[in-house]
Amino acid sequence: MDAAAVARVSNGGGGVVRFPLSASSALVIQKGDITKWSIDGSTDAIVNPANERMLGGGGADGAIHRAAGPQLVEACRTVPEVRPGVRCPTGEARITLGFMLPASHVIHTVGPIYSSDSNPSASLASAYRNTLRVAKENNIQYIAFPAISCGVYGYPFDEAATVAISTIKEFPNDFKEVHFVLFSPDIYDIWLNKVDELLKD
Ligand code: AR6
Repeated sequence: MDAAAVARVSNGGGGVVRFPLSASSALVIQKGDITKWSIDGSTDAIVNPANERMLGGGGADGAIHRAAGPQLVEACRTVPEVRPGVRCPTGEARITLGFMLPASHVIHTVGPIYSSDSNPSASLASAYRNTLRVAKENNIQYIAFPAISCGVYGYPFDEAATVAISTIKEFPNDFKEVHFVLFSPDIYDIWLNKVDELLKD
C-alpha cells in the first residue's frame, strides 16, 4: 500500500495521519498545539524550536516556556554556554525535563535563520538529526516536532518539509512514533503532501 493510500485509510477525520517508517515505527502528522502533546505513560519529548541563547522567546518557544512554567527557564540556565550567550549552537540540541508540560522532556534545538544561514538545508537537517540523536541517547520512545524554522526564522515551508521528512526517513530510528504537531493548516497540508511524495516506496 502506498503512503497516499495509508493516509486515506488512517485519516479518520481528526486530522491525525499515520505512515509506516519501518515494521515497528510510524510517522504521525497532526494539526495542533505542541504544548498539549504527550503519549500517556511513556518517555516522550516535544521539540522546542529555540534560539542559541536557549532562555525562551516568541512563537512555539514562548508557548512551551509558558506551559512548562518557570522551572524550564531555570533548567535551561544550567545548560553550559559554549561561548558567551550561546547554550545551543544552530543545528545542535539539548535536553531538559518538561516540568508542567504533559510531555516528560523537552529537546531544545536551533534551526537556521533562512535569510542569513550560509547553508540552511544542512543546518536544518542537523537540527533534526541531532534532536533524534539526543532523544535516542535518553531513551525517548515518542517524540513530537513542530515545523522548525518555519515561523520567525523564515524557512520556506515546502523546502523545510523536504529536509524534515527526508532527514527523519534516513535516520536509523527505533522510536515507536515520530510525530509532527503542526499549528498552521497550510503547513499541515504541505507536510502531508511531502510525506506522500517522500515515503512512497
Ligand atoms: N504548537 C505547534 N507549533 C507551533 C506553536 C505551538 N504551540 N506555536 C507556533 N508554532 P517559531 P522558528 C509553529 O517561530 O521559526 C522564537 O522566538 C509556527 O506556526 O516558533 O524556528 C525562538 O526563541 C511555525 O510553523 O520557530 C527563536 O528566536 C513553527 O511552529 C525563533 O522563534 C516554528 O515557528 C525560532 O524561530
